Amino acid sequence: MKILTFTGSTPSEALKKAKIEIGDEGMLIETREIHKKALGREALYEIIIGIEENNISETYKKYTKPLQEQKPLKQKSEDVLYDISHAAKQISKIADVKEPLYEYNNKKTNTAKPSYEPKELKEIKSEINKLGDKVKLIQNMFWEEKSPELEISIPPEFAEIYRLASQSGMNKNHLDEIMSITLEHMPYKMRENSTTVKRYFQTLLRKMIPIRRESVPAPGVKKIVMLVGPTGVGKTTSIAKIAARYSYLLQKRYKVGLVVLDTYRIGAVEQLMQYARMMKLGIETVVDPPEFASAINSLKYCDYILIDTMGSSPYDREKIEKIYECLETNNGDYNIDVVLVMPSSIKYDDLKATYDSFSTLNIDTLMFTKLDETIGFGNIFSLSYETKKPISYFSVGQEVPEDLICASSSFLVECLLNGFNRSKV
Ligand SMILES: Nc1nc2c(ncn2[C@@H]2O[C@H](COP(=O)(O)OP(=O)(O)OP(=O)(O)O)[C@@H](O)[C@H]2O)c(=O)[nH]1
Ligand SMILES: [Mg+2]
Repeated sequence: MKILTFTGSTPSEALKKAKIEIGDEGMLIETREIHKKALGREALYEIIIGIEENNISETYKKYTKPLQEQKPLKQKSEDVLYDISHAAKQISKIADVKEPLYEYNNKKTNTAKPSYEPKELKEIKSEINKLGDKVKLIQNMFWEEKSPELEISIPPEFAEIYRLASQSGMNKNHLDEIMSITLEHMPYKMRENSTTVKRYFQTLLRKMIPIRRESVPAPGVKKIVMLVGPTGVGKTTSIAKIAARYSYLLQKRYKVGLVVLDTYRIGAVEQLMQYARMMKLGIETVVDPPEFASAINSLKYCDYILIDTMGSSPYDREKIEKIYECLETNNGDYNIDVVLVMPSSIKYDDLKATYDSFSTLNIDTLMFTKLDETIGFGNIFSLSYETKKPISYFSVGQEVPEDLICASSSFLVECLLNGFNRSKV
């Protein structure tokens, strides 16, 4: 059985909403008065309805696309729920989430010694938190007058999170969709303070971001990764960082070879050559597509082959076509992972246009660079959510090799809600 909650200024209004959504099939489990009518404030009632899964109406089902209809990810990924209402429901079940708000740096948190605070200090901290919440509530009382014109109205407790998310550059449709599903599923118990609302949101967003976890090659299996993308986004720098990671920084040292496929820009080959010399890596250059297969072949002894490509404007069909011709010469002999590299500093619509142009290359994963140069991260969130393409890496600065991060949804959500903070990397 599925448990749903609906609210309204009277129980019958809440019931009406339930009928519109799920028809007559549901069973009323409980009616609760959340708060009484007061000066300038409507009364609020919540009803809880139980419904058999197979009785859910088509209207309601529109939010719950079966997972089997969604394109599967090719490799092991984090536990991603593209279906927001499903994710929202799951999170509602764990209303008493005990995990900390930010878990990206698990390693550090886990090794830290437990702190034993005096009781008085704990009480003072709890009082301060309560005060903070009251201040936020007062700020948010002004919210209703200026809340955005949506079909649903955003309650004041959500004002802060709505503001944060909309200022992050997230696609507006995604934000509205998340909001309406959240309002439908989030139990009232969780709306009590801004920390639980934020935690709920954090968990929900994390569940919505597809991530490709780093996988090292199995013995005898070669891993070939090609970076493609617009000009100057950091492809070559990222190749150098990834090469250093696999050849020197992991517990096992892998044999890494480089291929540079940049026939347009003088100096492009030299840039990667320098890194290859410093790291003592084999490197091959490709000028014409037919040379591509033999370049890969001559690096057969490597565990990893990293291919750098010429930067190309998303609107320059000719250059993208040339990369495509190279990939075609592979004839399926090797599995080439195509990573689309994009800067996080451009707005969602530009990211989407770039993705659309490069999608002819059958993109496997996304990599975002220049996270250190932006303050909004909703654009990245929206692109990966929209395209369902997992993110593999983030680049957070110019330094080779240290400014590379293997993608994690916790890290991205932390950036989205609290901004990028180098000290947390
Ligand atoms: N701030 C910042 N700068 C970066 C980052 N990644 C790369 N850069 C810088 O961006 C500039 C371009 O980097 P490249 O690696 O040459 O970019 P590219 O995509 O190979 O460029 P083309 O080959 O010309 O298409 C360099 O100055 C890099 O140091 C990053 O994550 N943050
Ligand atoms: Mg380059």
